[in-house]
Amino acid sequence: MTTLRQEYDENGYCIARNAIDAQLASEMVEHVHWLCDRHPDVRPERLGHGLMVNDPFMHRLVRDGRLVDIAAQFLGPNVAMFAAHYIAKRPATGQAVQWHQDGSYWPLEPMDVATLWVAGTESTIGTGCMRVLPGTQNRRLLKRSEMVALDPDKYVLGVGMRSDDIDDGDAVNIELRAGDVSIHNPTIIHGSNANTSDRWRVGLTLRYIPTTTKVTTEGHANIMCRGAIVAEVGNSYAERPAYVEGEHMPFSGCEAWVEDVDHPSKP
Ligand SMILES: O=C(O)CCC(=O)C(=O)O
Repeated sequence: MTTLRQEYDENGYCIARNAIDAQLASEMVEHVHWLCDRHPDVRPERLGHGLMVNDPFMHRLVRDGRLVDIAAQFLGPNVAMFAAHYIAKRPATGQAVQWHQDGSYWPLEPMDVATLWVAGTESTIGTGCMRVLPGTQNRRLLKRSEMVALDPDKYVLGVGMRSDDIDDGDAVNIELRAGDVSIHNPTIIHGSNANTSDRWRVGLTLRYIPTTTKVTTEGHANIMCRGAIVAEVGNSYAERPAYVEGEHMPFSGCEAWVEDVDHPSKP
């Protein structure tokens, strides 16, 4: 039987079905709506790391043993998460993600990182699922200066690859059910179409790194997930936030959250 790791090495991506349970997936969707209510000026495709790095539900989610077990298959036993970002597409008006390679945007040395894309809802061709170009994980990473600026009213990212440089004839649509996770490599070319359906599409991108990868942005707060911090690397880590009723979104297990500090990878 082929392992996730073998598929990832060969194709630049792979899929873990039913990685998390339906309740956790629906809490993710609730979290998106909770964040949208608190940040009405932010589009749901752009609910980024800064909004969540001190959020107890996000800490609970990214340290979930099932997700960290998957990340560890690609990164080894010492795992942190450097960027979380909900790309949640509203019905009818959800934006497209232009073709790009993630590593072009990231302040990481070395570029040792794996993305877990966690489906909170179904993600299908109709709702604008992620699409990848298998094999492109072996190409060179483009610099930002080699990309073009994009219309923020249409696209989630500010810059992306030139459409003329892309042959999408072999693109693979990554269709997922709620609770499935796809994993992709930082160099693979990928993107997604707009959501023109009458349903939400909620995805959460979690960028996991081994603790040997340095995040070169001064003071950037990562979330430690499992194993040991490598002090010489000099990365910063967010403190585990206490759950405060009325301030944070309630979630299953939130009352026991503070006491759970010694078991960070327990699902
Ligand atoms: O969620 C999407 O549609 C695209 C995801 C993506 O571009 C990424 O994970 O880097």
